Amino acid sequence: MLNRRHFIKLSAVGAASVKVYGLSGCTSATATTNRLPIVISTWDFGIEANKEAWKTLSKGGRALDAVEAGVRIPEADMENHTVGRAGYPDRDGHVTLDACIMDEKGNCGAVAAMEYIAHPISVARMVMEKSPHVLLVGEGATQFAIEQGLKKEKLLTPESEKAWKKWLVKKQYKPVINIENDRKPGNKFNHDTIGMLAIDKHGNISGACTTSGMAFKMHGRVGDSPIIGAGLYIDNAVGGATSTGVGEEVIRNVGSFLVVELMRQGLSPEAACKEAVQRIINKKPETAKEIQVGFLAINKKGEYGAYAIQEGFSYAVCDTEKQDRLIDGKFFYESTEDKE
Ligand code: SD4
Repeated sequence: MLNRRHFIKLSAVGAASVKVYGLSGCTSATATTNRLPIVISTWDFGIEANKEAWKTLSKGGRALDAVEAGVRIPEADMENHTVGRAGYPDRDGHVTLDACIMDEKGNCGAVAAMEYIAHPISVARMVMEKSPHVLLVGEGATQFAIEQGLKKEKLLTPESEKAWKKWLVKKQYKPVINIENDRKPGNKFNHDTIGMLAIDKHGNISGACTTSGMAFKMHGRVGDSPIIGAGLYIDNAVGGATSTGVGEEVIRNVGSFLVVELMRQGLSPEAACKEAVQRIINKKPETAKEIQVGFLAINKKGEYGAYAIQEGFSYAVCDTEKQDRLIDGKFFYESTEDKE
């Protein structure tokens, strides 16, 4: 499975076409919506998460409440081994979770490498609203969550434990490209992240990002997802961005902040995401061929777009027109795995 992508090649035009599912009249990844609210999120599990966020947004609620409620759906999903309570453990068998949240006023909160608490996004929000800090990690994050009244529970599910024990046989420590997007039945070896961006009817933007990180990572490893500016960034005057994929490369390039700054300079969300991905490729061209990183962004006008290193990154869009749209993001490297 680790070699399931046999070849990658740079697409001649830099990107393949974008497929849009389920909506006539919406054929561009940089689509504009004149009707707020809107919520977008990474990967196909974003569809269900968006629907939950929509319950808040469609009633005129705040984007911050919507993104927290939305990403709690994959966090609670016992079939989801990449986010929240059923996440795969690290190589020592600990389930450690990362999350961050940011609102329209520039307030933000995060937790990293937190054990025993099923909804890290809600703890991140508590850090933002009920502590003077931005980021709590490890035991301190767990202690804070318990003090706030959250339940301490064992998160390692029997299925996750089985997968971990299987991994221990070879102990191969290598991120797998796009395994996130593998929809083959029975394949649960995922390591993706939900990043969600919403604009409410008042035009205010908020975002949330939550993950169990890379499956079987080193104990204590933290990726981009809980790092404000890397896994998520919001500037209410400009827009928001979030990321998925190998967090180390996103942190090195302060990816989500970069995307927002590029939109501030006038780039469309898609063009800003593309430039941020290009930076990662330029800095480490050989590494980039072997990994996936995807960015998703929205600007103040409600235009959205995405770009990834590799083919296979999808994102979900929900607005007044349609609540369950899944869009294939553009990319630099084309997969030939199903084309041989
Ligand atoms: C991390 N960015 O921990 C996350 C994992 C992820 O697709 O998004 N995988 O590095």
